[in-house]
Amino acid sequence: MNDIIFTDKQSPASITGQTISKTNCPYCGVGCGIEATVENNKVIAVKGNVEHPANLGRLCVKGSSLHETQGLQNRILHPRVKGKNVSWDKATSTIADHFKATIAQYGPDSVAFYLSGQLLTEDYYVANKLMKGFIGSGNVDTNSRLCMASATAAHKRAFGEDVVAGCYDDLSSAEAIFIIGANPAYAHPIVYQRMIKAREENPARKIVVIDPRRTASAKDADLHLAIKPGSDAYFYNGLLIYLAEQGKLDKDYIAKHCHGFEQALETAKSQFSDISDVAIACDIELSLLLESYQIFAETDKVVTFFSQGINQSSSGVDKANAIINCHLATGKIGREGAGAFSITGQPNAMGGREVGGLSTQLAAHLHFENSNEIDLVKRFWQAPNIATKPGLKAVDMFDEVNSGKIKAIWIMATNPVVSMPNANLVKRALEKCPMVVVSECYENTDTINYADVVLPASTWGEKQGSVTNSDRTISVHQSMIKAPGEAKNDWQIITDVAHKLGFKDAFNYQHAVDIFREHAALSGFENSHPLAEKKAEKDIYRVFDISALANISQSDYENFIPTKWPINVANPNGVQRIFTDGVFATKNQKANFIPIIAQLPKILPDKTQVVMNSGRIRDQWHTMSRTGRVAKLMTHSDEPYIAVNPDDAQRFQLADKQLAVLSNLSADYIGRVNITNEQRTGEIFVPIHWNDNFSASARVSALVNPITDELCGQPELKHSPVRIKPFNAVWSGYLISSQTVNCPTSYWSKIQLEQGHKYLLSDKQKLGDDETILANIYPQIDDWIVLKDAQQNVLRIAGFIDNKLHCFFAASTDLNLKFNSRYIEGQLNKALPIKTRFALMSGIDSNGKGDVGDMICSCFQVGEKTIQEAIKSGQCKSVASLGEKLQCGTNCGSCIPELKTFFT
Ligand SMILES: Nc1nc2c(c(=O)[nH]1)N[C@H]1C(S)=C(S)[C@@H](COP(=O)(O)OP(=O)(O)OC[C@H]3O[C@@H](n4cnc5c(=O)[nH]c(N)nc54)[C@H](O)[C@@H]3O)O[C@H]1N2
Ligand SMILES: Nc1nc2c(c(=O)[nH]1)N[C@H]1C(S)=C(S)[C@@H](COP(=O)(O)OP(=O)(O)OC[C@H]3O[C@@H](n4cnc5c(=O)[nH]c(N)nc54)[C@H](O)[C@@H]3O)O[C@H]1N2
Ligand code: SF4
Ligand SMILES: [Mo]
Repeated sequence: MNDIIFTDKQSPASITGQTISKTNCPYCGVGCGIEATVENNKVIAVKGNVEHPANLGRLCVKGSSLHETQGLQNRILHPRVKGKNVSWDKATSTIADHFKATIAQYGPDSVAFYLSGQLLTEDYYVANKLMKGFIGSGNVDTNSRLCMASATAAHKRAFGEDVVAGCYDDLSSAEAIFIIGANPAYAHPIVYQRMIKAREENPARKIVVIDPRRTASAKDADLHLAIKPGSDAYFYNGLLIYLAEQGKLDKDYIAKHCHGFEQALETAKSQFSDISDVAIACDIELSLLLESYQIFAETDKVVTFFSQGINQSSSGVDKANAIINCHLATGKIGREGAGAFSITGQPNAMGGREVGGLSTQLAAHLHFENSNEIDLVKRFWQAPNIATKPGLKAVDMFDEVNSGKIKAIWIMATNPVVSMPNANLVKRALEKCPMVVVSECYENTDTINYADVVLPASTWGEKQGSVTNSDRTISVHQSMIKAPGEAKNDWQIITDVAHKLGFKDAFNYQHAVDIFREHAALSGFENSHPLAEKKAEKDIYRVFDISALANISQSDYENFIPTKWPINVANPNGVQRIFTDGVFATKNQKANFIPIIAQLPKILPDKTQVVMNSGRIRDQWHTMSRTGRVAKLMTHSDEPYIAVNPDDAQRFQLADKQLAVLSNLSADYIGRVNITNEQRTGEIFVPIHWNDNFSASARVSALVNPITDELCGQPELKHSPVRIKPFNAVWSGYLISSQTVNCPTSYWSKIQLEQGHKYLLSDKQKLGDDETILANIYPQIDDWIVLKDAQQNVLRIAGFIDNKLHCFFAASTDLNLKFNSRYIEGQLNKALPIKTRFALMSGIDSNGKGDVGDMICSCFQVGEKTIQEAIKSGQCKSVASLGEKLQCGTNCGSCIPELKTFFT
């Protein structure tokens, strides 16, 4: 039974009294350091760690509400097989027996692991080692395929290795930052604040945003280029030509440190007769294009900061290389304030790449292309059955699950039924698959419904292990509280299964640090710098080398000081900036220019369609399993929406704030129309977060075509042509409920409240007019009040249990009626005297009282109307004075970009 008990070493430092632990935020790739206060086995407060180099004490709204995500609500507490709770022994035997039998009958490629950039490095390392070294298949892929595959492949092509050529300090010292295909004001708020602060200190610094949408980041930029979706490589190829024509190349750098410049320039030129063609290809004004080119050319220190608008594309690798080409051509790389900076999305996408968790990698920045690399890993692991070829990439992997070739899949820390393109195919594939294992923390995730075996995983605050953020900084997450029920660390679960598959000796780890040491040792195994004096014939150079940590003590590991790799004999304290010596990880030590033929997205819209773009909102994290539990994080944006340009609204007869339906691939998405000039004509934007646990029909990726980049397999998630039409509701309303319910309406969307939930509802069917419409949902209630308010055209129904308000429903056929249910939300679960019962029914929810408008500041709950009033009254003339009066923007600062828009 020892596999269900925490060893002393993994038990929390303290389960009584207050302790403070230095740990990390588990959300985005910024990788902020946190100081968490723990009391009675609970994290009761978090604040930014001033010593952590990623954030120097700051946290965004997601990080600063981490402690509110805790609690047993929806936690998975026990392993399950086919819906029944079982012991860990039974669960891991079920998996091992099934995998063994499948492998024996159909070979190692009939099984697969699908992992996540949210696993810790130690979890990732053992999963990768088990599949690639011992089961003998390359079929380990990860959600990083949906996220970082393009950048990874581009780095490899240009630099010889997947190394990010930049660090956060460069964002403070750059004189110009080109933010392309990224919205850091929402997605990487703390590094964004760093850029803005640097510009405040020196207004000569420039921020250029290149994004088809006018995002929060774009609004605060010196220049915004709303380019045609997918035209980014035209933009950077055009820049390369411009730099050559204007005599702005660094010929010396090109000659000394690069290879293939002429061909890259000639290829770029082959698509344009002159620079005005570039403006046409990008669909922007020539003057704007030239203004941005001039900034790049004339500024010494330039960073290009790029993310999913570049990566999630059928030609994402080329786009990233088009960017890198321009930095190499001007020598704006490998020095302070200059570089092509691919920002990572997930907290440990980098760690995943370091262990080799993509199916196209082997381990520790070694690959399958070279048999010496395979041999190196084989010897180090003493692997009996090393994989010798790449495995399947995510989209192909689920295709083969669907075709029946893959017969057993283990999914860890990711929710592919929501996040994969053509997500309904993934659903069908998992339905058919004979063995689906899901390691998860929460019950309310869409993928878990298709699991044969569910494994309860420990999560943030409970598990210990290392992560690497976007700028190569390794930090260690601390185990501060005991995991609930029988939940276990992912690496422990994987090693238990490895033991049962017969690989006990190779997976004999007692503590996360044992795995970390092995990973560190592998990174330095037969690895020497090409210019090193002591160099063995068979050595294979990798920049990724953390071998100085191969013997780290447990206590040093637990108190690890965040450090940027490489960390080796030559650099025991890490390295701030990489490629400063112009020595790259290629065979000839020179960086490669890659000739790029710019391409548009593969599937363009027909006349009846619009282009669907998708991405993040400020306060939610991915499929909402954690952030969807926090009431205040639901206030900034509380419903799936569709941002539409006014021309398209007219063309498709869509009304503002009404529902519309998108369709593609036989799937629908229902969201609230938001008419805005922030969108270009013919293009819409939808948030990625909502799913079947939070709304009727809002899994956006079910509408995304599974088109991928041929070079890296990353899907074109930012670009899918879809149809759009009004939803044609006949009524709309809301339900406030103490319990979660299954809504029978064709549209619903769930919002977490401080107490209970709120459901926004609409339907195409007419509504009844008495309490029987709720009777099926609440069979236990027999105390109802119903009021049909003819004047306001509202039906209101309140249900009580023991005189306490249990649910409240209001609806109207007037679709423009704006309800404000704040007062009523506050009455939930309270025993109400007659007077209050009367107030509930009196229409207090529709008189606008207490309506603060759209929520801007989630930390202090300050709404748009309150801000407008304060400005109108003449009391507030700046963001700072708003903060003084209303507190907005004074905690995490995530809303500052929006506060600024009130003054522009
Ligand atoms: N709040 C929040 N933050 C997050 C996350 C989250 O879920 N919530 N997730 C994290 C993860 S895993 C990731 S990967 C990152 C993603 O971080 P980002 O990539 O910054 O975020 P996205 O919103 O996906 O997309 C960025 C922008 O790309 C633009 N875009 C779309 N198509 C094109 C195009 O063709 N060209 C250009 N130039 N731009 C285009 C979109 O309009 C969008 O504004 O965020 C991380 N941070
Ligand atoms: N249309 C569209 N689709 C997209 C994107 C887009 O921009 N547009 N972006 C893509 C990108 S960049 C990404 S990164 C993906 C993200 O998509 P997913 O990875 O599918 O999203 P998450 O909600 O982060 O899923 C992580 C799951 O792991 C669980 N979990 C959390 N901690 C642990 C742990 O310690 N152990 C275990 N076992 N489980 C844990 C969480 O509860 C959650 O259910 O979405 C991709 N899909
Ligand atoms: S920027 Fe926010 S979400 Fe990202 S690591 Fe920092 S606190 Fe967490
Ligand atoms: Mo991501």
